Order: sequence, then C-alpha cells, then structure tokens
Amino acid sequence: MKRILVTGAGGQIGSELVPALRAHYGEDRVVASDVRLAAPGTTVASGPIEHLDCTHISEIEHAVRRHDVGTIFHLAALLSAVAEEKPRVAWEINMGGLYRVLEVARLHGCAVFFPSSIGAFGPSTPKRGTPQDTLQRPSTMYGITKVSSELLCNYYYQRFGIDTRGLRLPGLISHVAPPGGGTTDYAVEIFHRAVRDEPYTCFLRPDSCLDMMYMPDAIRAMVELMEADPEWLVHRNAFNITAMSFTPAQLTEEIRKHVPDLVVRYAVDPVRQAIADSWPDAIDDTAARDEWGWKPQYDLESMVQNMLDALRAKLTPSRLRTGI
Ligand code: AKB
Repeated sequence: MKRILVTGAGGQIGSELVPALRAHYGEDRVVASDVRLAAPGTTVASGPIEHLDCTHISEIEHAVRRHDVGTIFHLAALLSAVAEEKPRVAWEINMGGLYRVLEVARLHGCAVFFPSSIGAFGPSTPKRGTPQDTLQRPSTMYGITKVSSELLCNYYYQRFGIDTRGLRLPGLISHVAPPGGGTTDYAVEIFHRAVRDEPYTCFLRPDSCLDMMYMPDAIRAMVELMEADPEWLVHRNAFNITAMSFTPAQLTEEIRKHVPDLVVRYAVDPVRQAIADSWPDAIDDTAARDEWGWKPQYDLESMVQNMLDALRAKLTPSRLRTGI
C-alpha cells in the first residue's frame, strides 16, 4: 500500500499529525520529513524519517520514489509574523515549496493536502460570518502566499487531475509543540504562563477577535477531509473551518475560572496587531459541514479545561503518578 509523506513534520501541526496518521494507518506507512531532522526519541522519529528541504525538488522526488508515496501532507511553511519579517524567504518557502510538491505530485500521481489559513482573507473581507466564497485581498505576505497556494492547488486539480484538498485553518491551540511565529500564538503562550502561576504579557489588544481551534479537532479535520468522498467536494482548496472565536480578554476570563490569580498585561506589537486586524473575527464553515461532515468537538470551555489538565500533568508528573 502507498505511503504518506508529511513535510514540516517537526512543526506545531506535524508533531501531532504524524503520530495520529501512524496510529490510524500504521507506523511504517507514514514518513515524517523536515529540513531539521527529528531528535531520536521524539514521537516523529518513531517511524520512517527523511531529511527534506522542500525548496529542492530532487529531495522531494527522492523521498516520494524511495518510500512509494501516494499522499503528501505539505505542512512546511513560515507563519504570518515571521513571513512579515522575512517576506522574500516566505515567498520562496511557502510558494516555492508548494509548487515543487505539486510538480512531484503531478509526476508521481500523489494526492496533496495543503493547509491554508484565515490569513488568506484581508481587510476587505466580511469580518463576521465570513463566507466560503468571498473577497480575498490579504495585506500580508503570508496571506498572499496562502491565496496563491489555494489557486495553485485548484489549478493542479483542474489542469492535471491531481487530488488536491485544503483547509483554511484558524489559530491552533496545542499543548504538544509550540507554534513558531504566528499571530495567534498568544493563545498558546498564555496557558504556559497560567500553569506556572506567572503573569503573561499579550502582544494583541484585549478585544482582538479571531477564530481558533484545539489541535485534536484540526488533526481530525485533515484526516477526514483527505478520506472524504471526492464526489461530495465542491470546494477543494480550501474549506473554511472553525471551532470557536474569542478575544484575549475572553480567553483570560475562561482561564481565570481555573487559575483565578492569572495576571495578563498588554504590550501590543504593531506588526502582529495589524495582521490580526486584517483577519476575520469569525468565519462561516457551512461548506465544510455540508460537503464532508465537519464538526468540531472542542469549544472554548472544554479546550481550556483540557489544555490546563495536559500542561499541569507535564509540569507535575511525579505528583500525578502518586495521586497526591
Ligand atoms: C498564524 O497565526 O500565522 C497562524 C494562522 C492563523 O495561520 N496560526
């Protein structure tokens, strides 16, 4: 049976997608790849791994041939804040990487999953109930690469019949791996401070509303989309999906139900605030629900409870083992 290749496997999504795919399809069927090799002992390194720089087509092709790959989850990319710092590198990695992955997919008949983002929208997009099909004029390099990638994936499907599918992911919250340079990172950082009883300084304004999702829902969405009956898919690249939408003030209030003394201060970073202001407050994911049955399992309340439990368990493993 053909294998699955995950690029950017050492990142925030890959660190949880790889173990989930291995549990679902079998250890040997999932090849984890990254430009930085996974450290021995990490979950990603528990099965086949490849060193892979997505800006080199020969490296992608080598991995696809060597492991007889049938599906590529292409996660390697720069996030929004880093992309604003390094727009040229962001274009090369985000667009150059995807273009090469699609070319290899065309030559070897692979299906491709591509993670788009709420960053594919811009200031002129309707802010609330953002429709699946709407104005997409992003004002950031990250957003420009995401819209262009959605279009490129559609092109490879329409022109060459490559089975490309994608999701417009909101901010992802996880206790496993940290995000690397996104605008929604505050929603992860705050938990790490809360469980240590330390104050948190948030880089977004308290009223900045953005879509968010707990990682287990996002991982399930990726697998379900790739397994969905193609007959039902009208929108392939890419589906709006969301689970909750909140501001830093609302997240703080929810965490304070468990950590009443949590102190949150604000020191607004103008770059990340401008990015957040250009994104929707709450998107409409009806198309994903109708076309392939998308439904989140975690809301703000259950996500906060689960994050705090998981991070506290990591902080105090001996106390938990002895039940004290
Ligand atoms: C980011 O903040 O850059 C990402 C995203 C929403 O695409 N988390």
